[in-house]
Amino acid sequence: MKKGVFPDNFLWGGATAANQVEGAWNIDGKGLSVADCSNYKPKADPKDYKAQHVITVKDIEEAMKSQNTEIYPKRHGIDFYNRFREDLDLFAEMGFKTLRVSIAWTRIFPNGTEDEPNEKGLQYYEDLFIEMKKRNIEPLVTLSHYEMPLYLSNNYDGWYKREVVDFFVKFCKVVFKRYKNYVKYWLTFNEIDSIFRHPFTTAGIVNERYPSDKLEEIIYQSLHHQFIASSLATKYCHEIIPDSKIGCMLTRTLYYPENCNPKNCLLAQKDNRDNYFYSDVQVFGEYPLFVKREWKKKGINVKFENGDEEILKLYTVDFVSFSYYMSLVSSINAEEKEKVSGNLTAGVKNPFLDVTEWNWQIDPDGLHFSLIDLYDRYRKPLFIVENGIGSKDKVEEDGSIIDDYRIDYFRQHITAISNAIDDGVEVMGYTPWGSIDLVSMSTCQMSKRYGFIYVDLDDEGKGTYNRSRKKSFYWYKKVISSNGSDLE
Ligand code: BGP
Repeated sequence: MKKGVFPDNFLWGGATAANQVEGAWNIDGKGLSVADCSNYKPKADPKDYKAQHVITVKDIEEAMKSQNTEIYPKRHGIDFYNRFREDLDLFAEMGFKTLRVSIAWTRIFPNGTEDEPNEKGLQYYEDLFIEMKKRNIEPLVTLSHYEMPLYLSNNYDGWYKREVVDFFVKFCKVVFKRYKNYVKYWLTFNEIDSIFRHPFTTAGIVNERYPSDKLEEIIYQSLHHQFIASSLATKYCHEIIPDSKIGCMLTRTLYYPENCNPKNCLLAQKDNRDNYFYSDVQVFGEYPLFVKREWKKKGINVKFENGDEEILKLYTVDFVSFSYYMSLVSSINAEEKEKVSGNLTAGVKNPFLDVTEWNWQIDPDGLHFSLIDLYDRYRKPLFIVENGIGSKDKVEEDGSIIDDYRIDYFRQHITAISNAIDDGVEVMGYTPWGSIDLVSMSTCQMSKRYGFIYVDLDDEGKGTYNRSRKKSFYWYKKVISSNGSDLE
């Protein structure tokens, strides 16, 4: 650990997403989002990412009819909508310089298509940002974090239809204008690469609605629309808020070759390049040649409208943000190897690494590696906007929570960041995922806890919603006040 390397203006904080914390799913004019259809499956194996994440037309129809919040836990979240002042006090007590939140599109445009925005939704976020500012917490705002209007999925094929770009840009302009005095840091699409892992959550695409041999093309087309929307959001963000900074957001999954067999090295190179493709488009402003060649070979036809190439080229991002949870192994003999799960993905197990209770590989050195690699590739400031360990926490009789495993995890990852900074990488900030327990994106569990703050709520939605400080709360507070020097 290199002491004293974090810059004075380093943005320490935490990260959340509207659909996993706010609750109030049908309050103050909010429309249904894709997240409101995501159901808790008590019988599914939480390590089986496919079982957790398949969505059918029937599932959507049932969700639309249901008022239930226990089956659909993202509808209750952790009631941040009503308790955000109390939560901000706790974040401020830890010394947060920033908090990553997202704006639920459906609070502003309930169906996505309305002419006028919903004032109550706009007011809610204005209040949130004012309260953050009062506590010297800089908002870091994601424009799209797995919560597009369900109406657009049902009536516009999600991001497959070009019109959705216009609806999204309209939403962006409204929020830029309304919050220009409060929000300087923005992110466009959360984990934009996730569209292939979960097309519904990311882009409102329900696989069974389309012929399976067309699905890849449909997903690429939808992704193209998101790239265009991201570039236009960047353009208007800069025009409306001249001192703003806007970034892309990638799930950084690092691939190591299984061994020095050149075939494994080539495979790892390919896997890493496939991962970088998404940020390459948003940083370099053009599609890599290898993607265009792949489309040609597979007969995939992605429609570009006149001016699309120019839009991508002109409006590239100011910084690169990413989530980092794990690394995986690339092996030409993958079928024979033991597997681990992950961010709704799966890969070959690395024998040198431990895994979390959810079978996610823990690899702080991989964060160091990724930071150097991303910086060498892009020469843009980097922002780690998600990282953390999902764990079951035990509440002791006196109410305390001794989460040494979490402290240990963060100690190692913050050390990795400091080592990368010492190696000459420019890092803007670090916002561990959750920072307060919230509903899991993939499994809808509450028991998969990420926070420094405990929320009294179980997987069935039972509990008081009371907040309490875990041991890691005091530890992270010390880390922030020492600007990353004191990790003991
Ligand atoms: C990322 C998402 C988050 C989040 C996190 C942890 O992929 O951007 O929304 O939840 O992963 O995943 P999970 O909640 O499934 O443990």
